Amino acid sequence: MKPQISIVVPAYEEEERLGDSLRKILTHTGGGEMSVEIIVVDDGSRDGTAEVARTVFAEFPDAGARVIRYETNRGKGFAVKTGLLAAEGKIALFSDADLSTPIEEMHKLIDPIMADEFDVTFGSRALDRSLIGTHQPWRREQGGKVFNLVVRLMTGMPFWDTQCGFKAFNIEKFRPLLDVMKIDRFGFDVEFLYVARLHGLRLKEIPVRWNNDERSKVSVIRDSLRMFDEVRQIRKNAGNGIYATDGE
Ligand SMILES: Nc1nc2c(ncn2[C@@H]2O[C@H](COP(=O)(O)OP(=O)(O)O)[C@@H](O)[C@H]2O)c(=O)[nH]1
Ligand SMILES: [Mg+2]
Repeated sequence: MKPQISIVVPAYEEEERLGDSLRKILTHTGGGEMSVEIIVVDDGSRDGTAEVARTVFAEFPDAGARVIRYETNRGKGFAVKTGLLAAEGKIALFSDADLSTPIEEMHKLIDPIMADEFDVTFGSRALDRSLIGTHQPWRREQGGKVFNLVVRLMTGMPFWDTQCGFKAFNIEKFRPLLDVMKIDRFGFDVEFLYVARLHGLRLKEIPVRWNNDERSKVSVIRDSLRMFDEVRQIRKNAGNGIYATDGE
């Protein structure tokens, strides 16, 4: 029987954080009334990420959990897309491996899709800042605000936080759009939302709890510059009609 919900966890060099996070996810979703599968996508890690995931999954043999691994690091966007393409649920959620947004928050995103009120729901740290427990370092938080401003200006999207690693999708509606997505690294969130909006999907930014884990995999200079370039690329692609799908 197919699961109702797929949870995708993109993971790059996460041997340290992943085990605890997967146990939390499995414990939260196990035995509930919804059937859930968990897909870890190991994005070419050179550490024991995949082994850690397999070890935890062996502790929960009935959970419908699996690991997809490829050898070369391709970026978080590529990892998430790989997971969504493999997902068998009607609704898919992706979550960062550090569970900065606690998994208990998943219902805030899943329920509106289940009720067919929205097609894409995404966590936000900007709508209710009182939900943030541990903040990011000041520079990173300010950088995030600048990035959001650039996203708003360059794409015209009316959202306040496109980058939270906690997003959910009506798979039937969103899957066809994956064919036209081009961005493989951290700018992919912007492209996901931009293309979904362009195709008339119903999007909802939803305030969620969030706690920074300082063991970040993001390199502030290199990854930020790349993200600005990716937003520029998205705008260019949009201008060139790259985001039309078959039949349009
Ligand atoms: N940095 C990085 N993270 C990746 C990559 N592929 C997947 N990820 C995952 O992306 C998520 C966010 O990373 P994290 O370091 O927590 O970012 P931060 O909390 O925004 O500083 C984690 O689940 C990573 O394991 C990649 O190529 N680079
Ligand atoms: Mg993190």
